[in-house]
Amino acid sequence: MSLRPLGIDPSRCFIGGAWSPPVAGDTLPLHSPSDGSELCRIARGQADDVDAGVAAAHAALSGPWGRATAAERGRILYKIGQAVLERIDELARLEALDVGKPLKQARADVVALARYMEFYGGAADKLHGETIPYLDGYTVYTLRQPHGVTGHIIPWNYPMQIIGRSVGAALAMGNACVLKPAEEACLTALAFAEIARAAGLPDGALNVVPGLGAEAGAALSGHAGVHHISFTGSVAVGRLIQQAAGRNVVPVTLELGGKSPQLVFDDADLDAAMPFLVNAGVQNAGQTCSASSRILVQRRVYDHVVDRMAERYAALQAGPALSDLDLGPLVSGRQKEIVEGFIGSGADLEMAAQGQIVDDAPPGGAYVAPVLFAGVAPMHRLAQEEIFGPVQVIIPFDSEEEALDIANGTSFGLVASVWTENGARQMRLAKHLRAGQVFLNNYGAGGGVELPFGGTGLSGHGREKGFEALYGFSTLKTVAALHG
Ligand code: TXE
Repeated sequence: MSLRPLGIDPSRCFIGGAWSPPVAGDTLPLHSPSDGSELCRIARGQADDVDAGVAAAHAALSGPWGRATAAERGRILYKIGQAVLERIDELARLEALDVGKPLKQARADVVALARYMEFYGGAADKLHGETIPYLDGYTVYTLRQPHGVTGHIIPWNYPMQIIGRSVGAALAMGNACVLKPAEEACLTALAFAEIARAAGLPDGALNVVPGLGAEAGAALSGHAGVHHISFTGSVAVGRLIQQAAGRNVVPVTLELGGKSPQLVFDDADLDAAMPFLVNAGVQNAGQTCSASSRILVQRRVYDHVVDRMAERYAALQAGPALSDLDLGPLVSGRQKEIVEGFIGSGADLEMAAQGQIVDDAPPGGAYVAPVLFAGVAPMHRLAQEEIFGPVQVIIPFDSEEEALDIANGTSFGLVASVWTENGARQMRLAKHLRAGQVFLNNYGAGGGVELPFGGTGLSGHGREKGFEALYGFSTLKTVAALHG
């Protein structure tokens, strides 16, 4: 695979605006999810490389980047967004090859990345401090300031979107970033760094250190020179990140996935609901933190909803990323094994429908045919644990109270949606559902650059996206002047 047109050298780290070989000289293989072949070798960054990235970020804060005004930062972000859109074909193809996602999803991710740059570019000079009435003879005001160096540890499922929401907001506030992309998919992170440099981002404002989680990731999360950590990934690693950051008393934002429900009542517009019910489960082959993996359906319309969802499932096709079907492969053989393990634990359940893997899918690819289970008990493993694959369960309920109990009855709380024409019920459930986002008569899996996003419980804490993220990526200083 030629990466030359995008200016990437994946066997190197991107530090201080230049391609640096990893200090230890090691590389790792990067495999194609679609056929298992080796795409290229990537840098195996380690603690020394993270040290170099953090040092470059500190240098940027003392240089032109640290001195840039908010308006100048905004203009640079805006230009980066435009440059991203100019490379949409190459970036989408790269993401599709690397992550295994269908091209149309990869294109949507590029558009989202550009939109994050546009949104945060526009927001950079809109967050103000305030003056506070205080004692006689005082003038008190607040300054909204960057943390300094921010660490970003991201997963493989939506690299471009997650870079957009976290690095975009951090740069808007004037931080300098060190990004550790996932070892399964890091190519668009590297391409983005090069595009941003060429669009005018000063050297050191964004540094990328590819490598393994236990090496580069652990070094970054425990680094004493980092002032904020943003992590998206598994609950197990989220716990480690919080502990590591805790040793340096550094704030963290954790986005750890979910078990997000859609509640379908018997007065809902089922024609409108149907595409959202299925798409929110199989988008990106179910590897979406806000995937809707539980569909709760009121008894009177239960059989009807199961039949109609099953019909859609039976028509779903999985195949190579560049074939641009409904689903691509999962990101890796390891993820396929995890998901197949979950499907196996549903052997006691009613499989309402299963999609297909196309006949010409290469044998080395990580393909899983999407599966819909019906009549699932709320406490079944498949209704409690994050699967991160194309698997949805349908759970029947009788009353609103029961639906709320089931919906809130997992350890997660990321997204929920309610399908009903009853306005009072919409308001009640929006208030009581345990989730960071509630959608009424729609489901916004991952979309909405402007919408604050994050969870509660095991889904994590802190908010990314929207204007709200700017508060998380900055700190507030109070200045009190006694002038008599
Ligand atoms: O995640 P990891 P994995 C969930 C999903 C999936 C499971 C495992 O259920 O099946 O997690 O996926 C870095 N210190 N989600 O193993 O390991 C790692 O290199 C510092 C949900 O891929 O959490 C990568 O960059 N960093 C989630 C990032 O953490 C470490 C998206 C995520 O990898 C580290 C992905 C360490 N000790 C998975 N170990 C979502 N919220 O959408 C690993 N990393």
